[in-house]
Amino acid sequence: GVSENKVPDKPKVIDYQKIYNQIADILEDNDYDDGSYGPILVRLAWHASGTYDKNTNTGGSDGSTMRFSPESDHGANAGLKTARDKLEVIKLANPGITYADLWSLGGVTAIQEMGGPIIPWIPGRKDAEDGSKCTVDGLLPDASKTSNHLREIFGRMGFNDREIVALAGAHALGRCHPDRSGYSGPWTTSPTLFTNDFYIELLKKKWQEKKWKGPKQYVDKETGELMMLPSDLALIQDKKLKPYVEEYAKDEELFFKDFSAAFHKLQELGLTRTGEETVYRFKRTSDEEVK
Ligand code: CCH
Repeated sequence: GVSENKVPDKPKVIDYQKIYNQIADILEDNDYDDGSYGPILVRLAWHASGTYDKNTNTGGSDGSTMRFSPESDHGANAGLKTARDKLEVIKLANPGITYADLWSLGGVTAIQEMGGPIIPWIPGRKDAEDGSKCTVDGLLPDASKTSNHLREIFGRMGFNDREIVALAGAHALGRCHPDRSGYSGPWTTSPTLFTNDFYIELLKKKWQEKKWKGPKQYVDKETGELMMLPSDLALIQDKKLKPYVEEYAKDEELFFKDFSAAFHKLQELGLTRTGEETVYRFKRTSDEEVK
């Protein structure tokens, strides 16, 4: 029996589809009020990567610097501890995956499992040792501002007008929490389903300023149940952005295609790739039995 000791250790291949399935499995755990962890996992993946600055090649999802203060305490990241803590069980079960890859995969899993498009995904992000590479505050968009600000922030990441509008469609998901952002309410009537409803509601409803002590936001005139941020309404106030809102409201397939490409690009910002990497396209758990 000595001979098998000479067999060199097999390189550890991580089964990312297995981790995807494990994340899918905890999305609807009933220890969270919103019915699904999906939306907050998408927000975590977005805030981890949306700090990218193409001019200095800093920020982005590599490093998972949001684990450390001060980035964990940035106002824009309020509430995301809930998502990071939930993913801790997956990390414990799969110590080989980095936090940076896990947060990114969490977003991709959530989008696909909530009915969204397949998002091609590449692993390889590393975890920073400490908080020395934390990004500065103020790199993520400010919801009280309008299109010039969106162009400035998303332009810094390397996104154009069409991509700004495509990414904004993620607001079909989830809601604003007064104790996190100060804003309140969901954008759509199906906040745990990935659809093009954000654009449909934005165009269809009459939006009026909410009468309250909180920050300026809009509610729909008819029911008062749906909301828009000033930065959301900016997408139809700006003459160059509005045509994309109209396209995506009419054509969900086009939205899915453009969103998938833009979200993939977001997750890749700041990473050095050779082009030889395996690109994963995960199977949705609901597709498993389908042949
Ligand atoms: Fe967003 N977003 N987002 N957002 N966001 C909020 C919630 C979500 C802005 C502001 C806010 C993107 C772009 C923007 C999600 C995904 C994306 C909230 C409420 C604010 C404020 C947070 C709270 O109170 O919990 C602004 C400004 C922009 C400018 O463009 C992009 C891009 C994405 C992803 C592609 C998701 C999902 C949520 C719901 C989170 C939840 O917990 O329900």
